[in-house]
Amino acid sequence: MNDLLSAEIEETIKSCLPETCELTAGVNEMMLYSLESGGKRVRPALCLMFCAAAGGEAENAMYFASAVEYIHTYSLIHDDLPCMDNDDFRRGKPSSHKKFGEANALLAGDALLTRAFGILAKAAKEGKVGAEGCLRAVKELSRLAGAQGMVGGQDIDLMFEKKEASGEVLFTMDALKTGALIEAACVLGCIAAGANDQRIAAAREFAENLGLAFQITDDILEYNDENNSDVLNGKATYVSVFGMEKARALASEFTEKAVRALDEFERPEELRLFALSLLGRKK
Ligand code: GRG
Repeated sequence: MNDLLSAEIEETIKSCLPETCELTAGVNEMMLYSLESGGKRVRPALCLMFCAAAGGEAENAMYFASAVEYIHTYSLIHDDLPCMDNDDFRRGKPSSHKKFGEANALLAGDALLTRAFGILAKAAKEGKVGAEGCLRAVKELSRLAGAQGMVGGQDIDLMFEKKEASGEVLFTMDALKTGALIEAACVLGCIAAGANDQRIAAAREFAENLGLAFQITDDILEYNDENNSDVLNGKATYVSVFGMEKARALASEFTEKAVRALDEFERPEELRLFALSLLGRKK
């Protein structure tokens, strides 16, 4: 993603906060705290790049990209809560519940989740996508972020908190917990470009493989972090189940498969380089 689009996505994310008044301004402040605490913006980047790769104007995918980042941000706030992973820090800063208290963090997450769907509607209202594109985006995002997607994956995660998970369980859990929202980002980019079904299917194939590569890379990076809650709680990770060498090989394999799915697009180069850069990332 070039610097211009990066700056624009930052602006759009901020501009999408709900209207507020004196008494509710605190909710916006909490939403903004987590939206602007140094995330890599992987999902917005994928959404904009898929729109461009499918021949659309990245500008038209700005709202869709922001909506996905709102959902991602809510999921991290809730994931850090004491009833979930109980993490005091996120991206090197106090997590939302440490900064604002548990009940407020819960509300900040709820507000981000609900606002995401308002942002999809805003895309149609401002003519960035047609009404049909907006409806398709609502359907995809609600499915992929909900029980059949990210939340379902998180539930599997909870189920295996105290039980040993096999490699098969890890793949299924992460396809949902991490892969589903990545899929939403890629597919919404295609929808914003008016892409055909064949391209949307290729975007799903890319996302499925990139999602697994991304999570395996996350596990590899976290392996040496002694403050990481998964490591501290002895939770199964790709490194603990497969060993470091095999985990690295799996991350490369899934990235290669993701890159192959891009053959369907007319301008795949930027996405190809991005997928490879995620494999080599250091955070
Ligand atoms: C409904 C109470 C309630 C909780 C839901 C769904 C959920 C909690 C949590 C989502 C699961 C989750 C945190 C998955 C991990 C995905 C992942 C690898 C996140 C890190 O993504 P990055 O590296 O993060 O893109 P940055 O910090 O760069 O934004």
